[in-house]
Parts: sequence; C-alpha cells; structure tokens
Amino acid sequence: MFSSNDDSLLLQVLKLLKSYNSEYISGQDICDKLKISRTAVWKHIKKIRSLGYKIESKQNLGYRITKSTTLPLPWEITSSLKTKQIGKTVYYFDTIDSTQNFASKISKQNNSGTVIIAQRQTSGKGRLGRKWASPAGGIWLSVILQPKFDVSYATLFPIASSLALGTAIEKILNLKPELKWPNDITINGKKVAGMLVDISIESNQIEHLILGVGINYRVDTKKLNVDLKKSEHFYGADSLLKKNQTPNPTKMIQSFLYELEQICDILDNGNVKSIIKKWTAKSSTIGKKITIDTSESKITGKAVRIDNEGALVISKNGSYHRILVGDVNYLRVR
Ligand code: BT5
Repeated sequence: MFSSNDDSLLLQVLKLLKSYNSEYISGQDICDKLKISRTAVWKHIKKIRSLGYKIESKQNLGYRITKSTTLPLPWEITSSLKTKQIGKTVYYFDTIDSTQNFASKISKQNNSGTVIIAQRQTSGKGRLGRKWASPAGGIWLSVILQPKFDVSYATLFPIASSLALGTAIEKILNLKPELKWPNDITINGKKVAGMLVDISIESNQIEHLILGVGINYRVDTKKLNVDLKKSEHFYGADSLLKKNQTPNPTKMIQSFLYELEQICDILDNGNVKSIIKKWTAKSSTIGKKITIDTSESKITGKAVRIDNEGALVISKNGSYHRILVGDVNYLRVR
C-alpha cells in the first residue's frame, strides 16, 4: 500500500530523480543527499522501476527518469490536482478486497476527501449486495466525504456523482457517455462505469458517506463479458479505452475528483435543479419506454423525469409512479 502522506526513502529517491528533470544524477549524489548506501540506492531504483517508471542508468553519469508511470499512484494524483479538499490524501493498493471496506475502516477519522484506489479488487461490490468485477486495468476507487448538504439529497448524490464522472469522461477522453438511471454510465448501451454509496446517518444528518466508483477504464472486455454473462441485471460491459490506447488513469481520476467537488458545492448550495437539468441532458433513460425492477415489483411505463431526491418518475396508464431504488431495462429505442 502507498499513501500520499508517505515519506519513505523510496519516495525520497523518486522525488530526487524527478527534481533533476530527466537529467542524470550520480549514484554517489543520491547517497550523499539522502545519507544512504549504494546498495540502498540500487534497491530503491529497482523498486521504482517496478512501479512503472523508466529509469536509465549509465556508468559515470548515474540515473535519470525517462518516462513516468501509468499507474495512478498517490503522489501522481495529488500533484497538480485542482481540488480544494477532495483527493488531498490518497491511498493506493495493488490488490485489495474492496476499496469500500478499507474506506469504511478509516472513515471514523476526520478525513473527508480521502480517496482509496486499487488496481484490482478481489471482492468488488455492486449495489444491493451484488458483485462487481474488478480486473486490472480498471479504476476502482472510493471517496470518503462528510458533506454539508442536507440529508434529503443523499439519494440524489450518487446520481449527481455519475454526472460528475460522465462530464470528466467527456472532457478527458472526448467520448459521449450516457447516464442510465440510477448511477450507470454507458457507451453504446453497454456499461462502462457504476457507482454506489454507503451512507452513515446520525440524528437525521449525514455523518459521512463513502462513494464507490468502478470504471472499466482499460479492461479486457471479452473476458469481462464472458465472466459477467450470468450475473444479475447484466446488460453488457464495455471499456473506455481500447487495448491499443495508452492509459493515463491519473488524469481521469484528477478530472473526476474535480468534477465531483463541483457537484458537492452545487448540492451544498441547494441548487439541485441545475444538477437534474444536466443529468437529464446526458441521460439515456428519460423519455424511454422501460421496465423497472424493484425489490417488490416490476413496472413498465415511460420514464418521465427524476425529482429532487433522484427518484425516477414513471408514467403508466395516466398515473405516475415514483421509484427510488431499482434496475432499468430499456424496451425500445427512443
Ligand atoms: C454498481 O452496482 O454499478 C456499483 C459498482 C461500484 C463498484 C465500485 S469499484 C470501487 C468500489 N469498491 C467496491 O467494492 N465497489 C465500488 P449495480 O448497479 O448493482 O451493478 C452491479 C451489476 O453490474 C452486476 O450484477 C453485473 O451485472 C454488472 N457488473 C459487474 N461488474 C461489472 C463491470 N466491471 N462492468 C460492467 N458491469 C458490471
């Protein structure tokens, strides 16, 4: 595990190399500056290379970084992050059971804005106890928040967060993702991202919430679709990036965290109308004939709008139904 608060020797060596801006620094200079042995320098260089950084070494000249990593490591995320609070502390795991579990373990401390990222999850979670496939190449992250906004926005929040991610995807990757109620992001009708929120409420106030975001950033879609074929409410998965595209998950995450903070600010000011308007403009759900599965029933009708709490309003035979939790199936193209 790495964290943005780390100040290990490994990071000190990396910082030193970076401060030389692709110029060489001699092994002896690294030893002298950090007061470590030549063997220790070599050991750290090896480890830094294993994190994906390209480091050239030349006799008589020393070491220099020729290429940065493509892993979303904490210090890469925090450097040049444009947020006020979200993402100032970042944890990174190569493999974890679920970033939601880790977030919930540490969420008692006063750490609003902390982000937990994993390269792989062995027990990724979907909503309502479902499984979330989390192979390498995806972006699996959780954000701990102690928001100021009213508890009545708790159900709108995940929808607003999917708007934040949709906006970031559009800006960074130049794609046109669609938002599917409640929290899915799709491309060509296939799921590329999903979110869930674990919320803790005390005396009718949000104590903290943990937003979990799963993004099929650059995953093997063939395998994913085979693995998920029989899972609940599966309608096809896609990947944002294809195999031949160079990944830059750091940029994607930075942009999402920035958009998420904008959304939180808007909710804090109570301006839900603007969120609903923007979500609706990107939504593939509104205006469609759908069937919605809730734990109690199945309703078929036309999706009309979402309300201030993020509930989906469906019209059926002249009457309106308001659904807060469910899974949508599209019946025909708009
Ligand atoms: C979601 O649930 O879409 C919420 C996904 C949240 C995952 C993140 S990853 C980081 C954080 N840590 C966690 O442990 N979880 C969060 P839901 O709407 O219930 O969708 C679940 C359904 O999506 C499954 O039943 C499958 O049909 C499908 N599914 C599972 N993995 C998928 C994937 N990688 N891509 C597309 N569809 C998937």
